[in-house]
This record gives sequence, structure tokens and C-alpha cells, in this order.
Amino acid sequence: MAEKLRVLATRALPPAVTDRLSRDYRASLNPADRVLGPDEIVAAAEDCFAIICIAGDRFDRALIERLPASVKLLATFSVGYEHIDLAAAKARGLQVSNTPDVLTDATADITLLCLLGAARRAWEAESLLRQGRWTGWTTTQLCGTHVGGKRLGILGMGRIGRAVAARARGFGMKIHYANRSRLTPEQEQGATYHADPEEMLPHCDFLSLNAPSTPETHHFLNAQRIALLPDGAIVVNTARGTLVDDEALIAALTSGKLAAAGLDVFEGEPQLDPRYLELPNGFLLPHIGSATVETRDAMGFICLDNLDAVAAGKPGPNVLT
Ligand code: 8YV
Repeated sequence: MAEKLRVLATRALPPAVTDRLSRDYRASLNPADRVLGPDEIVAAAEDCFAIICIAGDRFDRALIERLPASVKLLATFSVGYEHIDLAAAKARGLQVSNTPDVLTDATADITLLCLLGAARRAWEAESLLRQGRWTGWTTTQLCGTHVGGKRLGILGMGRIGRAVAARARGFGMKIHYANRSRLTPEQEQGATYHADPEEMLPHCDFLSLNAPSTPETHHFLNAQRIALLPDGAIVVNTARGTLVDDEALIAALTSGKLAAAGLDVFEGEPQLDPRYLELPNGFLLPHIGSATVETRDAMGFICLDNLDAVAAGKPGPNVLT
């Protein structure tokens, strides 16, 4: 029987995924489950046929060019792949795969959690209770913003954006969207298309960022665009922190230009601008969009499906290069 191929996982994987990986491959796991530096990745990837990485790992050209020649596949445990230089990977003949579809529902769910959490002041309310400051019900206590009947603008109407729209419709929201291309009428479900995202902003009582991190979306939400939103609008970001200019968002949340924000992602995470933590109108989560047991298992299995295909000399189902 042929010897099992060696695979490096840069981070610990969910137990069910580890079991399958260890059954079919010689798995080299990162026991400390911390972010490995480039030198550590190069050393640990020796003799490996594939690397499973996460979105927090940066595979730039310099690192890709240093990887051992044995490495044929880089399977990222994420749908986003902005952390990998695809051109450098292609030039080196390295295949790259991601994990689309399986995290759409979980991420759309967390988007609604952020939207509702921000609109209904969930963090302030829970703090009141947990800190023993709740002295009784009053007619004006912790009143937030109603979501039914309000307009939700979605930047990026891919799989996750569309799943957010479907959920928000269930809450009675009216959907506007900005996307590079217009959806079909079946996909649109009556949503209003804006070819120009800036043109959409004045129509957004709520704005949800669901676009990938690219040079075009970098700091999309800056001071000038926040000014285009209606006063008292609520912003939600479950995509990538790079879409937001933190300075501008914090200023708008402090001045009251924006009523609230629901944020699951931050530029430079796990570090974040400490001023966010002081804002009562920030509903903040530590990047848990895809964090359900079912979703994380499914993401891991997709990585392994791509490993299996490439190991068998077949095209990986989610190969991007
Ligand atoms: C991942 C994500 O869990 O898939 C993505 O792009 O942002 C998350 O679902 C995280 O990035 C770890 O790779």
C-alpha cells in the first residue's frame, strides 16, 4: 500500500475533520493552535503535499515562493481568499481551494444577529441585567430601532448577501443592493438594484457589508460615504474589517450620525481599535460568522474533498487557480 501523503494544517481543526484527515493522510497539526510565522510554515511544510490554512494566515508571494516543491495544494478553511496571492500560486503551479456555500447560512444568520443586536441595543440591555443595574421596566427604557418596514441596503449580493436578503425579508425589510452586476429577477425577489453603491447609500436605513476584501472595497465605508447615509442609520459588517475606515465609523457612532453598528469583523483582528469597546452603540462579536459545529465541520470536509481530488490527480471541486 502506498505511503500516506503528508498534510500540514496550520491550525487545529474540528475533531471530526482531524479524524478524517488523520485516517487518510499523515497529518501534521499545529498543537499550540497559534498563528505560525512564515519560517515555521516553510519548515513544517517539508515533504507535505498540501497545506490547510485559515484566513488569518498570509500566503504572500514571498512565502509561496519559499514553500517546498512537494506542496501542490493550499486549501484555505475559509470562503475568503484575500490572504493568498493567487497569481503567485498560479505561477508556481500551486492549486488553491476555498470553502464556498457551506458557510452561507451561518454567516447570514450572524448578519441578522448583528443587525438586530445593534437595532435593539442587545449589548446595552444585557449589560444592564448582568451588572445588576436593572431596577424595573419603563416605557422608554432601552428603546431601539424597529426593523420591519425599513430599507436594508446590501453591498455585495453574492451567496451571503442573497441569504441576508432572504432573512431580512422575513423581518419585513425592503431590500436594496449594490453589486457589480444585476441579479436575475428570480434572484432579485423585488430588491432594488443600484449600479452605483454611493447612489444606494441615501436609501439605507440599514447597511450590510457583504462584499469580499479587495482593493476596490478597501475602506468602502469612509467618512464621505457615511455622510450619504440617512441620519440614524445602522451599519452591519460581517464581511471583512478592511471594508470599514474605523476612524470614520467610530466618529459617526460617537457623534450620533449613525445610531449603531453591528460588527463581527475588524481590520487587524484580533486587535481592534479600543475605542469600539467604549461605544454603547456597538454590538461587537469576535468573527464568529461561520462558527457553528455543523458549518466548521462542513468547511473542513470541503478542504479534505479538495485534498482527495488533487491527490487522485483530479481537479479539486473548489480550486480557484
Ligand atoms: C472563517 C471567514 O472561519 O470563511 C471566511 O472567509 O471569514 C470565516 O468563516 C475564518 O476566516 C477562518 O479561516
